Amino acid sequence: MAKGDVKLFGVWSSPFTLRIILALKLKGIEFEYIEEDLSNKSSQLLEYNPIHNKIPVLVHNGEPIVESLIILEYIDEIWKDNPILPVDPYERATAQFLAKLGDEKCLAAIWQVFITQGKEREEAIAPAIESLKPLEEALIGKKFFSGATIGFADILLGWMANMVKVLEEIIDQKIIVEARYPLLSAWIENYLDFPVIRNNLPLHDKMVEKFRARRLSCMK
Ligand SMILES: N[C@@H](CCC(=O)N[C@@H](CS)C(=O)NCC(=O)O)C(=O)O
Repeated sequence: MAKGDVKLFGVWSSPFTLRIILALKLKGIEFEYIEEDLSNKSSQLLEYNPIHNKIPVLVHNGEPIVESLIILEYIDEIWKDNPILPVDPYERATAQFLAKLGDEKCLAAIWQVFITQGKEREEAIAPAIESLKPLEEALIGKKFFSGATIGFADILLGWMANMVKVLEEIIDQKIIVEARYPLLSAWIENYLDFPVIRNNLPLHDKMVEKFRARRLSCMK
């Protein structure tokens, strides 16, 4: 599988970094991982991602690729084994749509619940729950968003499995309730139990500690 030199700049607790690690592991690609300190970004990160200054950045043979969705598509195009994106154009478009929905709508809505309290949180909870409805519908008749095994949409929505559990524990409030979203709840368990995922997730307790601090800094 040698196709040159692969480096990944990331942060261990970032859901955006995790999706790239999982894709590389699923495809069996060897890579060098460089942990960034976002409070003191490295000159390499600023050089590789001068527009957004964000992780993750994949550097392949010296060329940087940024934005996790784009990085995933790039990986799938370069390393053809264990394809991540569906071949069928409609299924591909649907997977891309769900992934974007997760990032642009669901994540923002759930984050709003996480960083608020009292009346503000009460107002935030209904839109957050409602934002998940298309995902429940997309899982009808399927174990994973991609069908029988995990693929593009599963990897990109993976934060919903490990990170939401962390956020729910910190605020002591369920957001993804099984009675309301049985398929999404089953998907979370199936996703977390998938071998490559299970073996590469950041430790739950460490995540709780990290996001507890993050919440406090957002609420100041
Ligand atoms: N849309 C980006 C989001 C990446 C992102 O938000 N990264 C955060 C860490 S989780 C970051 O680097 N933040 C640093 C900053 O905003 O200065 C992607 O999908 O890659």
